[in-house]
Parts: sequence; C-alpha cells; structure tokens
Amino acid sequence: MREEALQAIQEAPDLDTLQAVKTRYVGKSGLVTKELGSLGKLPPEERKSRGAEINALRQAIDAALTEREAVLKRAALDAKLASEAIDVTLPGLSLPAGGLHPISRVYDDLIRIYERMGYAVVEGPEVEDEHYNFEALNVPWYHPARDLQDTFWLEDGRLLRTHTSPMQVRYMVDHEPPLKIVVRGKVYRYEATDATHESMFHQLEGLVVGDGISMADLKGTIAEMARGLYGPSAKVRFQPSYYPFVEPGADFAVWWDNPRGESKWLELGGCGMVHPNVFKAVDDLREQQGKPRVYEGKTGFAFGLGPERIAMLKYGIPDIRYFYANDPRVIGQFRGEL
Ligand code: FA5
Repeated sequence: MREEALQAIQEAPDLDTLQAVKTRYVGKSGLVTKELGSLGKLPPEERKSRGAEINALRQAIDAALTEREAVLKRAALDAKLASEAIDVTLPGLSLPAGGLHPISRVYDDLIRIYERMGYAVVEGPEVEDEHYNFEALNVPWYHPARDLQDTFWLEDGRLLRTHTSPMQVRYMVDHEPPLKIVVRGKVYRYEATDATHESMFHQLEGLVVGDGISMADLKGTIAEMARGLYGPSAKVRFQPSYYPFVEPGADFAVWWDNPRGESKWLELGGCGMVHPNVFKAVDDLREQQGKPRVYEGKTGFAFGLGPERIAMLKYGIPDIRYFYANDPRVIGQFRGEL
C-alpha cells in the first residue's frame, strides 16, 4: 500500500486528483484510517508494532501529500500568471479624442484679447430681420451697397444675416452707453465660393460707444489685437474704405510675420466710426419700445473681421472650403488639441 499510495501522490496531475488520493488513503474512511481502526482486533502483542507501522505510513503519506500539494499549487499559480500576462509591446487601442475646430481656437484667441480689454462677449440671431441687417445700418432698400453683400432671403422680409453688424443695433436698443462688446457668430452670403470665400463663414464684430470715442481709439484697439495675435512687433495698416454704417470707414490689415517666410499683409476686415444715422435708427427703435433716446451726440467705433483668414494662415490651410467640408483628414489634424 505504501508504494502504491506514494506513487499515486507523486503522479497526481492536479490539485483535484491529489484531493481524491488524500481521501482514498487518509480520509475519514480511507484505507490507512481503516487500518488504524482495525488495530483493536489484533492481539495486544501485535498491536504495538502494527500501530507504529501504520503511523509511519500515515506520516509518510502526509509528508508526500504536503510536498505534492505545494508543487501543484505553484504550477497552478504559474499557469494563471502566464495566461493573464499582458504583452506591453502590443499596440494599444486607439481612443478617438475630440478637439476644437480651428475656427473655435481662433475665436478663443481673439476673445481672450478682447476680454482682457474689458469687452463683453455677445451672440445674436442668424435669422435676422431686414431692418436690422440693412435699414438700421444706413442701407436703405434702394441703396447700391446692398449689392456688396448678396443675401439669402427668407420669407416675410427675413434673411440669413450677411454680417454680424445687426447685433450693433440690437445691443444698443437694449443697452445704454457706455458699452464695449464683441459679437461672435456665423454669417451667410449668396455668393460663388472659391479658396477664400465661403457662403457660410464667421465674423467677430466689435462695438465701442461712449463720450469722445475717436478714430485713435479704434486704431489703438486694432493694433492691440494684432499684438495679441502676432506678438509685440505686429504692424497694422488702415486704408480708406466705404461701409454705409460708418463714417469715416476703413479696411485694416495686419502684418503676419511668419518665420516660414510667408510674411504678408493679412486683409482682416472693415471698421470705422459709427455713422450718426445708425445712432438715430437705434434711438427710433428704442422710442418705439418706450425707452429713452440716449444715443444722440454719442460717438463710437465698430469693426468686423473674418476669423477664417487668421486660421488659414495660422494653420497653413490653403482653401477656406476645407473648414466646413467635414473631411476628417482636415479636422482630424486638430484632434486632442484644446
Ligand atoms: C462687413 O461684413 C462689415 N459688416 C464689416 C464692418 C463692421 C465694417 C463694422 C465696418 C464696421 P465685409 O463684407 O468686408 O464687411 O466682411 C468683413 C470680413 O469678413 C472680410 O474682411 C473677410 O475677412 C470676411 N469675409 C467677407 N466675405 C467672406 C466670404 N465670402 N468668405 C469668408 N470670409 C469673408
């Protein structure tokens, strides 16, 4: 029995089998246990030596069981570790992360600059009333300036705003001077698209109204914006231009000092001193709403620019249409960049 038991223990391939062997020999009704139980039937002179023999057998079996158990446990652990091992050299799962659209990032830059100068940031409706988009901005229906901004017309004299300037009127109707705002938002024009023109694009509008606001304030503000965008050596250029809602009016450009050798004047937008007819139209609207006329005699400046132009240069995007074509190859380049 000894040889047989020790061999069975030695050959047990796993812990379950070993447990079965243990039960078979030293369990409650195991073979060795039974032998011990039958000692009482032996004559007393044999009992002692037989007892010692069985005890020795039992100890040998227990020792073998303990040893084999340790070996099998270790093997089981090794197998578990091997099956759960992580191969850190395998490629990871790709976790698609979002990112801010380049236009949002340019807006963030611009708005940070204007917030630093104390401007409030506002937004307004994209579906606009003809009166706010044109009439109140000193562009009557017969005026040729309407042709400067081809319009998507909706029903009942409503339209998709062609610029953010109607928010000048809306804001002044609701607020009294002094005020300093920038307006961000989408605008729409019914025009043929090309590399620098889209039918939907964005503008940042600025409006400052108070007492004694001058053209010098306007130029200083645009210069401050240029320095904020392009550093302390940034230059700005103003050229006389015509917009019905300002007098005098100008176009402005900033010098883009690019280390890659693409330095050039970047035509950014239009600006000027708020036309007295705009203040008058605002006061008329206020009066209609039972509010006091407060804009007569005030002065102010306004400007409007296109963030797409800034983004195209900043990120080397050659065609404005890439921004809105939903092509993941373009937008995907800005993933994870916040
Ligand atoms: C205006 O829209 C005036 N409201 C700006 C203004 C505001 C002048 C306040 C005076 C006072 P303009 O049509 O030039 O102006 O457009 C302003 C800027 O929008 C342009 O300089 C350009 O940067 C951008 N822009 C105009 N048309 C497009 C277009 N189709 N696609 C992309 N950007 C455009």
